[in-house]
Amino acid sequence: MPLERTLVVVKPDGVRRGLVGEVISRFERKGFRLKALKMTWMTREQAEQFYEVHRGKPFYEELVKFVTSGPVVAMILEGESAISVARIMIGVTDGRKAQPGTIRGDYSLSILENIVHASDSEESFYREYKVLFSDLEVVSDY
Ligand code: 3AN
Repeated sequence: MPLERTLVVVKPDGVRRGLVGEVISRFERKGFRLKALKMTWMTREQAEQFYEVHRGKPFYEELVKFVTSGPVVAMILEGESAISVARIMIGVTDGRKAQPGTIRGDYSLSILENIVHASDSEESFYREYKVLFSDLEVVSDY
């Protein structure tokens, strides 16, 4: 089983609604190990880098505006198959369609304001974590 890392971000709606602890707790209880954690307010430039694959889509402007509307809490998590397991735990993009028991399924009624982000591939993880963390902020093995 591959030990992987993934990036999870509690988006501004999740922070505003007081769901930071709930999100972290779910991943900790699942067995993931926190490797980095920070609260930050993304700049427009960071948001554009973070969501560069969506540039040009109809919801792009709204998305950049939303993710810079307040602080986010970002974390790097490590565990077996972290990328695919975290994606299962957050649920599908649209909170109205996400299964109960997933984070979006339990807490979101929106496709835009869906509480949490998790990297969808190794390539996305490497691109995304570099937008929010420097390598010095990632702790060594423990
Ligand atoms: P996911 O976060 O499930 O990987 P993506 O990568 O397709 O979803 O979309 C990134 C983010 O863009 C979503 N988390 C959501 O906030 C927003 N988004 C995606 N599709 C739409 C849409 N049709 N309308 C508004 N916002 C959207």
